[in-house]
Amino acid sequence: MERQKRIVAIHDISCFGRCSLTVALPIISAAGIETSIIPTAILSTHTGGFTGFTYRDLTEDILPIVKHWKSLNLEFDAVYTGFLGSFEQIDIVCEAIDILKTENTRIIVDPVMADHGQLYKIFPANFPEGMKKLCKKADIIMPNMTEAVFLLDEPYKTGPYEPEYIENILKKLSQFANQVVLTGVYFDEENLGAASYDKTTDKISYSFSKKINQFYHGTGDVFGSALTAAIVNQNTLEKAIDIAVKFTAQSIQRSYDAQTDPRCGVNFEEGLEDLLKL
Ligand code: PXL
Repeated sequence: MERQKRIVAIHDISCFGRCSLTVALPIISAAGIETSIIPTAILSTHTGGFTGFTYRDLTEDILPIVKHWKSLNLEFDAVYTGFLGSFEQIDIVCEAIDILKTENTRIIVDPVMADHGQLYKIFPANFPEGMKKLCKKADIIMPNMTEAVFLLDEPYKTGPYEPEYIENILKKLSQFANQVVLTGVYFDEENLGAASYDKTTDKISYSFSKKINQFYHGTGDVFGSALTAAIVNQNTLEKAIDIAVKFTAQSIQRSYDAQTDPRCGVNFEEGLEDLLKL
């Protein structure tokens, strides 16, 4: 029997609001993968839409955790990074990757920093410069449309997009990593999804589902966690974006049907049982 896969997820813990590690742990675990974590910060809620949240930066804990693991000879099939707690953490996470990486470790970077054309308010203006460095360490990056233009130093455009624009962005992003996944892609008001580009095969693919006109927090982490799980479970990049788009869209649909507060994230829990059937 094949050895069970093991991932380390490096994100914050937002104690309420279904994003980052509270999403990555259950989703990757439900896909049958052992999930270790390195928390980058602990917040009472995510920063999107709540005021007065607590924030404990864990920058100083990251390298001691990694060095302890190294002394135990722990090996990982993937390192999956997301929201980082400080600018200084970017270099520290780059170092953590250098320490943890073996020839069998996929480095999957979600350059969490921006949405809707804006850098998250808690990050300094030079944050995208640091993220470029982390993305260069990755085998796979998965920016949304805003993060993509920050990585490329281009102005933000709102959709619907032209296929040529998306394909151009995908190819430019492949300067950072061989496999690129772009989220928040839409060519019309009916469908929304993700695009992927594999530089080694020069292949572009798309996956779409019905567009719901309501923004929910944490959907990038739901998507990223399902994508990471699908990649580590040896799906092709095209199949992995398909699984992640379906899983995310179904989670959004449940929350939309229930009319829950968009700040509470999406109901991905009721999709976990069927995740491996997508
Ligand atoms: O979902 C990305 C994310 C993760 N962690 C924190 C956030 C956000 C997005 O706003 O605020 C703390």
